[in-house]
Amino acid sequence: MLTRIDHIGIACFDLDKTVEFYRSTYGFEVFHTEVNEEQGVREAMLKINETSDGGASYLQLLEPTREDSTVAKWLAKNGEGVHHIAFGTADVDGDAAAIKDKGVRVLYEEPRRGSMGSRITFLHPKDCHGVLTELVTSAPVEPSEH
Ligand code: V0V
Ligand code: CO
Repeated sequence: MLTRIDHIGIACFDLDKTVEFYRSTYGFEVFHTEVNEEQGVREAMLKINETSDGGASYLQLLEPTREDSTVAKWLAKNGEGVHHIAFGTADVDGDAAAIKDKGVRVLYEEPRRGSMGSRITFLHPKDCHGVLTELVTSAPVEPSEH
């Protein structure tokens, strides 16, 4: 069952400048940063609020680390902006299988590693009314810098 908005993914050209915008404009602080080489992103998670399922909702600011990454390709076409939305669940495997059975393309055979040790998969935006949609099961980990 999907129980929260886990994060909204925002693609940017310059992560440090974008982090500074969110800090100085809204007062949101960085909770966690990491590089995900597989996904080709450097990211900052800004925690916005805790949620009733014991999780939390974040903004995920994403800067591409290489030209052939999905985020670099998207930025070249669209410029900066909202790239994806992620729903949180305790069971990404079960929910992805159930959604696949409804005819929505699930992009990964098995969930992959996401932010802060989470397990993630994606649904094709063309099957979701134009919204790239991620499903995420968080790991119970402390924030850290890599
Ligand atoms: C592409 N399209 C999108 C889109 N990206 N529509 C809405 N939102 C997006 N973000 C549309 C695009 O405009 C095209 O429509 C069509 O889909 C095909 O796009 P494309 O440019 O040819 O690109 P593809 O097909 O090579 O790749 C699109 C997909 C790719 C969605 C398959 O981006 C992907 O695999 N995404 C999942 C991984 C990802 O995004 N990782 C970065 C975040 P028209 O023009 O034909 O109508 S990593 C992350 O979130 C982490 C680590 C985390 O949360 O922990
Ligand atoms: Co994400």
